[in-house]
Amino acid sequence: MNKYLSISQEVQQALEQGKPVVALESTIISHGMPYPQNVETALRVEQTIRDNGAVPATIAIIGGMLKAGCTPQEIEYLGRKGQDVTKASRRDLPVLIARGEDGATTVTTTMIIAAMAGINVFATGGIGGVHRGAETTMDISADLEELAQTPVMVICAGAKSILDLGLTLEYLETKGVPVIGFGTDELPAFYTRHSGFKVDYRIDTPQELAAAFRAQRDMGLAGGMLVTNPIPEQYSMPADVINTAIDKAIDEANRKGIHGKQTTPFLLAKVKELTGGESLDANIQLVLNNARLAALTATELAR
Ligand code: PSU
Ligand code: MN
Repeated sequence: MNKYLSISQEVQQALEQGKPVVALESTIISHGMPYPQNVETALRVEQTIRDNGAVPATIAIIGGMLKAGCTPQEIEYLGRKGQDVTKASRRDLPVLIARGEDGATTVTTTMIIAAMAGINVFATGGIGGVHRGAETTMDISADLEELAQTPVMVICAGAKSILDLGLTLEYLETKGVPVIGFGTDELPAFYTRHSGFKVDYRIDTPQELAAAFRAQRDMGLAGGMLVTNPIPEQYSMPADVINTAIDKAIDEANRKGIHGKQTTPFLLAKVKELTGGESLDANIQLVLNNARLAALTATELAR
């Protein structure tokens, strides 16, 4: 075990006893939602995981330690600091750790730390992917490479159309990452249930998700699995409202020359601003929905 990993007592005990554990990311707390809704949501997500029989492990970097299992105080700290916390992807780990700094973990780093701790299911909202215009900017999220190499099942609500969803699927295909639709043949697009793109496989039960993940492990295949779980119908947003906001946000990002790791947080904040509270509500509901499915799937895997 590496000396930088710090697993909370509760998570450690659950892992030793073979109980289900679900990892959660912290960039969604610091960069994904405003304070105090970010902290409220993070705590509600943890409660939802408990209500469905699993132990939550919110993952973050605090004082140079890779944390698997944050306390409510640590969640409050990250939520309050917001964008002042370093958004930490794979390339950020060496220097942050050497300096003893804090970092909010993206899908990439949450997968890395979950795998180090022995956690195999991770629930979040949306993942990063191939950005629109990536043919020239080469802006492709490290999340896709991580899915290709780290053995964690990531349960999300698809990807936002701030990304090029078609190219994101192509990239995942090249990298050998299975893309599963939970109860759907179609890739969900985060705020909406429909994208027009097909997933590789439709799976309807946590049992079958667990079986597919187990088969991947048993064969010794590298990499994880992407489960896309559509936002519940009653919380989904009208496609035209959300797409208009996304187009405007991308326009503004281009005009302002936003690039690199700022792109995703900028677009997310802009979309939120343009759609008011409605998109925040939808965001919260879809994360809770993913937490539920992750807890049920982790429970199946722990059998
Ligand atoms: N997409 C969302 N919400 C998010 C993110 C992406 O809809 O909160 C965050 C996740 O932490 C994801 C990261 O891993 O942004 C991807 O950033 P980038 O595109 O810079 O790789
Ligand atoms: Mn990027």
